[in-house]
Amino acid sequence: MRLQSVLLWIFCFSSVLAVKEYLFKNCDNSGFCHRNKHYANQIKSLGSAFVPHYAIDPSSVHLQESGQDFHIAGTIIKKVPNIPDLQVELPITVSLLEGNNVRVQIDESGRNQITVKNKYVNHRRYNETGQWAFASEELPYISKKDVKLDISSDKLSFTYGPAQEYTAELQFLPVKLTISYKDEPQVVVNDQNFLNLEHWRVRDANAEHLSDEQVDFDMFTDSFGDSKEDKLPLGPESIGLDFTFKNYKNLYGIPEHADSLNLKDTTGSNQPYRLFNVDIFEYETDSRLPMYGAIPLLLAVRPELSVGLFWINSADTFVDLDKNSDSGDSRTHWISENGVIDFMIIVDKTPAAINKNYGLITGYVQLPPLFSLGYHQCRWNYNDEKDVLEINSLMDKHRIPYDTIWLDIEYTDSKKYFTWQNDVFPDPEGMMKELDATGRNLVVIIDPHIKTGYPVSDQFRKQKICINDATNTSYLGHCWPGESVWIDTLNPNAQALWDSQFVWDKKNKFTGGLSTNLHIWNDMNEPSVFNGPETTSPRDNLHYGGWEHRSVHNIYGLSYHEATYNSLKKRQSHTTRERPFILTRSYYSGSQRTAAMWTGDNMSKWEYLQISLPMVLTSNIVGMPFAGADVGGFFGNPSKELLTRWYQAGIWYPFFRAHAHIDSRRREPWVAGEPYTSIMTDAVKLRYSLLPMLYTAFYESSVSGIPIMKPVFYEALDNLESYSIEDQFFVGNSGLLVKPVVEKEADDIEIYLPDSEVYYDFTNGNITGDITKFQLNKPGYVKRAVTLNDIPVFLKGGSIIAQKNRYRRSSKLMVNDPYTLIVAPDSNGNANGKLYIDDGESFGYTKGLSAKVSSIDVNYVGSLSSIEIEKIVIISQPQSQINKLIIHNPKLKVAADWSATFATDVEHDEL
Ligand code: NBV
Repeated sequence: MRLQSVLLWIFCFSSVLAVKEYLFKNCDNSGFCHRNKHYANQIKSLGSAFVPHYAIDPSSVHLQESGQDFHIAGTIIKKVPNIPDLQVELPITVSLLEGNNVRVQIDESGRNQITVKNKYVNHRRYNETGQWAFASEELPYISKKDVKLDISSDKLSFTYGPAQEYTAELQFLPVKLTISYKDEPQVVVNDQNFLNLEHWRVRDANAEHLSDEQVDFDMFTDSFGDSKEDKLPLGPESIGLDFTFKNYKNLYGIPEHADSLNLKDTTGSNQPYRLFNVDIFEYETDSRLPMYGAIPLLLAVRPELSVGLFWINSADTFVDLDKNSDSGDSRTHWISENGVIDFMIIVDKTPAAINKNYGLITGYVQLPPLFSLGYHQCRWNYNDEKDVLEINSLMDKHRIPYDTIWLDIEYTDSKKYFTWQNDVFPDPEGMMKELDATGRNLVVIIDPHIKTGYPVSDQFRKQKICINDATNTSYLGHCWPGESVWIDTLNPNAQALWDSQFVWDKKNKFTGGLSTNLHIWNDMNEPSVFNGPETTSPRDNLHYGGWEHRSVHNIYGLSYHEATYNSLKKRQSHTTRERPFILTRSYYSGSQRTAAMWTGDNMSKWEYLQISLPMVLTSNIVGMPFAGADVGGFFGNPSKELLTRWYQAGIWYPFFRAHAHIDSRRREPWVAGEPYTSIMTDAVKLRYSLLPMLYTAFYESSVSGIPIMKPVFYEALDNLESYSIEDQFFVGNSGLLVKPVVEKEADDIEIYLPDSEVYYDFTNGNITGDITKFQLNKPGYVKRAVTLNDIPVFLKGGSIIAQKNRYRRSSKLMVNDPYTLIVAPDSNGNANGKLYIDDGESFGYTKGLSAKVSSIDVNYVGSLSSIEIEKIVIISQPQSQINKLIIHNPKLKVAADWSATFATDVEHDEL
């Protein structure tokens, strides 16, 4: 029966393969996007003949102060020339936050009084997206004393920033906001007059509410494919706004798309970048179609300055980019189905500063448990306990370090989450214990669709914590288990019930009793609904508070994985292993605080290996650095060469997991045979030897938002050529520059050196032979021959990285291993680096147990004196006669105020 239903769904999906683009809306056939695009086109063709519809009433503008915070409030009046009676009031608030951040919110008055047929629907415009995206209820608003404020009859302006070098000027008619740095405009909001807020009107009176520039396409109905049942109880509610980035040509961010790092121009296309979380089956590359997650943060970068635009809205959103205007500016048009207008504009010197300032609002990546940076072995499915434990011991047989084995949906009894299929998993606790013996972990999948007719869903329905249909009763849809309900994790009452499924208790078979090595994978949380429109929840479904699904769609996935994280965090802390690990498929701004993400169901093809690099890089620059792609490709069977190359690239993903579809052949590293097995094993071992460096990069990101897989241009802002490089990257601030081989049968690669610093060839992490040094007078490519064995890596002069070089079965077993330091001097003979150390599993690091030393940051819960350095390798500068200096057993321990000076005029290259 179970197999039948799987086959049925596989069949349904494959039969639509060729037409899948038509399963998803584009701007033309999506009512709200179509209408806004039409409006914008009309305004463009009218030019100066267009009479703006929106103006701020000068008499409404006033200061609002509460405690230290202050805001400017006022009212925008919407008036349309051909409808003399119409006047809509739109309250506007402008605020300033730390990090050179201007926030604007625009709502619509009077929606409390409206009446609609459906009495369960909340009439207001949804304004709670920020509550999910922001790290704290208390935003870092700056106090009035730090701002110079001017209000006149036609505009108001703020001067702010550490040296008062930023200005925000809000013009009243037409409404226009200009943000400048040292009097030079950086961003102009509503420069093109595309501001549009479709105000509420009764169904039959629509015609009287349309301006000459507007069309009424799909205002009260949805004519698209399987969305036709949408009742649209509140009619048209869309918002639209344009943002012009002055003198910026390079735009990044707004994932998730299988597309380039530097975003494409979408002018003239009916498929702008779309942000709408969907279970997109067999996604294509080079596409602006929506995917599983959405982060509405756009970065505009040029050598001197960067801008971040955070569009705080969780409804279906299209973003149109025009990068080719003659002015040298980039013009963008943002269109969302509903909600309030709410956005932040951050201007600062560098993209790294934008990351830092954005993190002040949405939080930084959680410092993950160390094991989760190790190698994750997954497939759909490992069939039974014997299978799991066999894989576990085969890893040891082949001396492949790994930390985690995963179980996909087949471990459950008929896809009823929180159960085990008893005949094949009779003793999960015993299995977890055996994994634990070598420091290994188990991750099991828990999806948000809960099969009807068993105690878990019965309880959820009884307690009314499910997503409801438009009649306010638990919505029934179809997913893996057949008929299902969906937990509504936007409901605050859901948390306690979710917690009760995870209780760590001797008697709870699901959690393996008191096992502490169980972690969770949240899949299908877009949410994926097999029989729903665009494979997701109907938009007129209802969530807690009477909010329609259309308003909260893009934050549902976040609310779900956050609930799981909270439940896991409550596990009894009878060991130090307190930090939960959650992998989520769907995400939103703020997801970085509690989960890692992966890029979903890719394919075993070279182009998916290639696209994984810009996709993971994009995720890193929008504050969601704990990201990876399925190594090997999910659908299909990779060739041995592709699989090998994928491992060699995958070890650099912040999240490194091999995964495969249920129909694909087994492909653990030993299956391919030699030389592939050894080459893949070496790649995994390189990841493990660099874990100290990687964990340090995570730590730095967790306090500053710096990407872990970092685009080249972050280190070469003056060099515009670097702005589109997406097939190589730096690892955090370590100085490692990696260019994985992602082409079939490659004999050589060209690696781009973005500056004239010296780079040392560190291919395969190898420092045993002579180290080749490259230094160019100006940025450019250097060629290097490669064999299948090779993972091209360069180390930038000026860096020190820490390694642990002994083979161990898991990261936990490496804890007491000594360090090797690799010192790579810059052209002046200097190098410095950072090493962050803690116990890797408890929250002790949050309690301030830290010590700072000159070149090494240490934050360690145990005793520092136990951490030894066994070797220091000092690479010589290019001009030196000798190649490197190796100091064995320097009798050094990691301690406070550690620094060393070495002379480079020694005669032998090994001491
Ligand atoms: O749970 C099965 C799969 C999972 O292996 C994959 O990683 C997810 O992205 N899941 C999707 C459901 C269906 C895939 C066709």
